[in-house]
Amino acid sequence: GLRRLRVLIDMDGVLADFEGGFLKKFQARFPEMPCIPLEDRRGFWVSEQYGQIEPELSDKAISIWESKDFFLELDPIPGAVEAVKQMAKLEETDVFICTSPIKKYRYCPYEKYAWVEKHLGPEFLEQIVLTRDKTVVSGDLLIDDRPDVLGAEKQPTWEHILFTACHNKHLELPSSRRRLHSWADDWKAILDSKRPL
Ligand code: BVP
Ligand code: MG
Repeated sequence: GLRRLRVLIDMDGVLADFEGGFLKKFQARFPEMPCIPLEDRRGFWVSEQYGQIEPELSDKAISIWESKDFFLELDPIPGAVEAVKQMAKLEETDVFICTSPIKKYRYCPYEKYAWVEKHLGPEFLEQIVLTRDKTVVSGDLLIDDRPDVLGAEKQPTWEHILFTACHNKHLELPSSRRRLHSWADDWKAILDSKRPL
């Protein structure tokens, strides 16, 4: 084909286990406080659900991912590293990691680069797009665990594939929207469905 397929892949919740890393560090730092098991997570914002239990829990939750080494020490989501490496080797395919840093910028942007270098290799540093607005980034597909990826561009070029996560697995999607249930799911078929014939 004349056009290469461009796939944008989210990081937190898709490549890096933000929810698991958060819960582990929250329990270690605040052992006396209530927490939310991953099976009970609902809604994209961890801080909102914690704030519903007790208002002070919202700030405590935020303090976890604002801490040094939080993003760096996240474990990879099962199968993610292998899948992304395979995807990037496919013919006619460009893979970009499209991720939104938190606004407290002391550690997060640096640690996202360091995570990619550590788990995917230095060559993947070329593929990182840090943005708080993914709608202004063009691509054929965006694989992302956030149900509502919105921004300045009302008609993004990509099709959003919802990556299943603890907080979104109970959501019923309109029949027009597709999911990738895990990295064991058939991501190649989703890519092929967007390729020029
Ligand atoms: O940087 C992460 C953590 C942050 O949002 C970003 C999600 O990025 P994407 O995966 O969409 O690229 N984040 C922040 C809060 C609360 C802030 Br107050 C939260 O509850 N959950 C969360 O993921
Ligand atoms: Mg995400």
